[in-house]
Amino acid sequence: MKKAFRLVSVLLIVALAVALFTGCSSSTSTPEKKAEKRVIKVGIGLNEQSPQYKGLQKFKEIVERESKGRIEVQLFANSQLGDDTKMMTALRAGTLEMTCPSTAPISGLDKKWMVFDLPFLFPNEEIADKVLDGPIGQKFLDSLSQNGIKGIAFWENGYRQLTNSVKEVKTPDDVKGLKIRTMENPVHLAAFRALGANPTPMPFGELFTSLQQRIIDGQENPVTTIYLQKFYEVQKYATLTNHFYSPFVLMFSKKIWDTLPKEDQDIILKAGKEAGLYQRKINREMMKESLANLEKTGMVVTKLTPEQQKAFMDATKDVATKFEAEIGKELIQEVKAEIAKYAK
Ligand code: TK8
Repeated sequence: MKKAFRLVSVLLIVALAVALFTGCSSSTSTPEKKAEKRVIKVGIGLNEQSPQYKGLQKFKEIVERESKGRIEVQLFANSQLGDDTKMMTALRAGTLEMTCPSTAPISGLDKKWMVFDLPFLFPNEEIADKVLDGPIGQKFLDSLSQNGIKGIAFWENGYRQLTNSVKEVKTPDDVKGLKIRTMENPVHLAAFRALGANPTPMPFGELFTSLQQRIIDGQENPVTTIYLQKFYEVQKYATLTNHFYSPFVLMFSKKIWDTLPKEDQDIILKAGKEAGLYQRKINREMMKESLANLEKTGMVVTKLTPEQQKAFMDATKDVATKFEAEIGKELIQEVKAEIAKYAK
């Protein structure tokens, strides 16, 4: 009896030791097998109704699905994490993973980006897609690495339209003397000066209040932004000038990017491009809807005749020449030739 008891105890101790040992060894190997959860924060200036935010929701969905929940994407709208320039600085410092500014403020880092902000550059969105998704666009995305940024993909802000609270604008003459907010971009400032306006750069987050307080008379943004950000509450007149086409650039902090495993980089790159195609599609659909909605608000929406449109083109045609030295004459020619190739 005593013997049997001793045998059972020995067996129990052995079993316990084995369990403890395997338990311990499996718990020490767990952290290597299960990679830690990664959080990617993305900040933008527009609100949650914007096509840009919807594109980011799609990006989040793809990344979280493809990484099987290992990567979590957190979205921050309404300049909560700062304006476009501040967010780009955070990317370069490695304190924020992602943002998606218009190309205009990127010129603060690298002047050649101003080429995309030349007035009346892209004749239509399909041509913009081809140029930006082609070798020229890729060259621009890659060159961001010199400034601590990994360029992921071109998305779309879109054709910009002019609004103001003073008068209906049909000719460049009507723009004379109007105080217009522009993005922080020398080409945009020069184009509005060429139209005789009094342009002043300002971060997007301060725009609504400045219009409301009549610190400025007008601003310019795509129709969807004018509608969704409720600019019609503080602006009486809109003119469909299509003066600039604003691409968006989805970008990542290079400092953080370089620490990511290749597998995660691939997931993010692929998701960024795929979500971009979706974002462009809904951006174009929402633009039509927003235009109809804007007219219902009682805002005076002026469509230009081809002759009136041409007057705006003529008034700003020397802007490109003025920036030849800063952008590079050859680069302007290269982009224009590529556009002409697709315009045929
Ligand atoms: C939002 C901006 C905005 C842009 C502007 O972050 O500043 O007017 O058109 O949409 O990127």
